[in-house]
Amino acid sequence: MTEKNNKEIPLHIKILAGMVIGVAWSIAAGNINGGSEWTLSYIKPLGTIFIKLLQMLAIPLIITSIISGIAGLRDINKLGRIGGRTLVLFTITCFTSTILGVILASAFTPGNAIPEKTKSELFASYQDKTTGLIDKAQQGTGSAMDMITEMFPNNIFYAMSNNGMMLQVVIFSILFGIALSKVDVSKSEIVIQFVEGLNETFMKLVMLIMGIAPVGVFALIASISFDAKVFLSLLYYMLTVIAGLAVILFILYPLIIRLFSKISYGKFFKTMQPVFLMAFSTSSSAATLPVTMERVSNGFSIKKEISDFVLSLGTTINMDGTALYQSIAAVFIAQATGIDLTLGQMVIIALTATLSAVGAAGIPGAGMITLIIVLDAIHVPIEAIAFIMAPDRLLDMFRTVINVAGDACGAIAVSGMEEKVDSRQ
Ligand code: DAS
Repeated sequence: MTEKNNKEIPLHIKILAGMVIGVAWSIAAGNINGGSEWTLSYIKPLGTIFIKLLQMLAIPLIITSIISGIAGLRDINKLGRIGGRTLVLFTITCFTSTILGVILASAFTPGNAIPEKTKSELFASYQDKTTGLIDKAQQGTGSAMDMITEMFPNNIFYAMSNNGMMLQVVIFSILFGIALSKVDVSKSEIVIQFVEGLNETFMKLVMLIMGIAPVGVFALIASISFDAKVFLSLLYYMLTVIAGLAVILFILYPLIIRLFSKISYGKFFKTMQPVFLMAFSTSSSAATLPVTMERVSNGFSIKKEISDFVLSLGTTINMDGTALYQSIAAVFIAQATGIDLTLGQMVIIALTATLSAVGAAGIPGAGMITLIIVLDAIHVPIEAIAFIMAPDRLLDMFRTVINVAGDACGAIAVSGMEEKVDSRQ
């Protein structure tokens, strides 16, 4: 069995193959009389089914991930000063990452390079299925306050069963997780374990559904017109994400490390090298956590109770690389479908990407699944996610490195703050 798995072609290679075959099909169908119509009738539905399965998963995955992540702390009060500092620092770096992502994607406009023909196909072919959503996107010209008010649900069951309301579900999940963490352990333990079990199950379901991603990506790509400009646009998108990740790794984190510790950035990088290699090769913060813990506590002489706490919490809720990626991907997809985003929608992207990065699990591809939350919140077509699925695994390798670097940077900063407190006592 293990032998077979070793010979298994990696999923991201299969997805890339699905995209290449999809492009070849799209070009061939475009040159055969009736080929495009046949493709839209018989091939495209396969892609729609794939996207619907991902959408089906997004809400239960995000609910159980956020609730088990927060309630799993088993009483937020006990976090005390260290916990409070950690949460504040993670929120600041995460939100900064999403703002940076929105600015870069708006400045570089990678999606604008897409030819009008492809843009209108992406827009039109989704408009019939998501009538009203697109209008809502255009109408989304309300003030930022209107959109922030819209974030709060008045009926959680209505929010769970309607498009465009995933943000309300995220807000509910955070509040529920905090409340659950305050319930007496004798009563809450069974609930927390149940939610954790559900979350594990939904993550397994993600893996199962991602197994048909190559077919789904093929079907969706085959149904739109492709030419060199589309590839150029995807390349711009990838470079925008990598540029943003580099800014976080080489500017934001050194600033924080310098502010709260005497550790040089050279030492940080040298000590973290094995962690970065593990994160890059596994695309999983969770799988990398043991190495991160060993390197941070031994490499930077940080008290184990601080590094273990901050790193465990960080692996669950702190994903700056994912947050940046989601904000860039959301702006790119809006550009690729010809939707001009309003300032209010940019604010919603930054807020939602911060919150959905909290809900992303430390496993490969988690960021792309929770990207659905961001797209839904600004009412742009979720099907366009197929557009960015092929390069996703490569970008996942890079953003996971930033995710673990952010956790380590957090542990160093909190330890530095604690030392200052200790030295004053
Ligand atoms: N691969 C995820 C992680 O482990 C990040 C992501 O999917 O965005 O951090």
